[in-house]
Amino acid sequence: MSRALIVIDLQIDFCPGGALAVAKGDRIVTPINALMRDADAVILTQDWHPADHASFADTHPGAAPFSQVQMPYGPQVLWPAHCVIGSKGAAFHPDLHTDRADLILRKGFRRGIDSYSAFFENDRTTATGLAGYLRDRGIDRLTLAGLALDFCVAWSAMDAARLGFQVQVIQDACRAIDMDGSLDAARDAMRQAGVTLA
Ligand code: VGL
Ligand code: ZN
Repeated sequence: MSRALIVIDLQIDFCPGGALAVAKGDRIVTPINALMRDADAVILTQDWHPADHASFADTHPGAAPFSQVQMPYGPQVLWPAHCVIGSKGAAFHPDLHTDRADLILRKGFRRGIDSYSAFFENDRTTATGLAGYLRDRGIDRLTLAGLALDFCVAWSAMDAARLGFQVQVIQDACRAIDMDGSLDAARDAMRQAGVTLA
């Protein structure tokens, strides 16, 4: 059995200067390129939203970015518009070794549902297909890194552990948004789920 490196959302909009910038998000590109050498498979995820996506504050008249609303599937943070399909901000960081990727998985492309996790959309039931891909390839161990540690990395790691994969998150190769204690909460939840925080 083998190990995959899953790089979460290392895109221009999540790096300094981007639409939903994560502090020092660009600092993890070099360590992630190095992690690719030890992996049997490399998978990149790409946040990929239509311009009128339901997770964008602009889509909800009067709503402020970083506020919360109730969606049919539960609470949802409203974000500044980011990673719009085909935009420059949706592209990967230019120094990321994208040529090493076996698979690029796009997520969040349905207008009405956000998708933090690489495995399930935020309704927690719509599958992305990644679990089947990994199982078909005989991959049982996952290394996760990328942006943002307290949202898409954490949700992906917890889903992966729940699905039976052995999961480690390389914290030095992640950066967090860290709003309202979200980083501490995500770390606790990941540990509870059996994720190794390296
Ligand atoms: C992310 C918020 C909205 C992430 C994506 O990659 O963590 N966060 N979309
Ligand atoms: Zn997004």
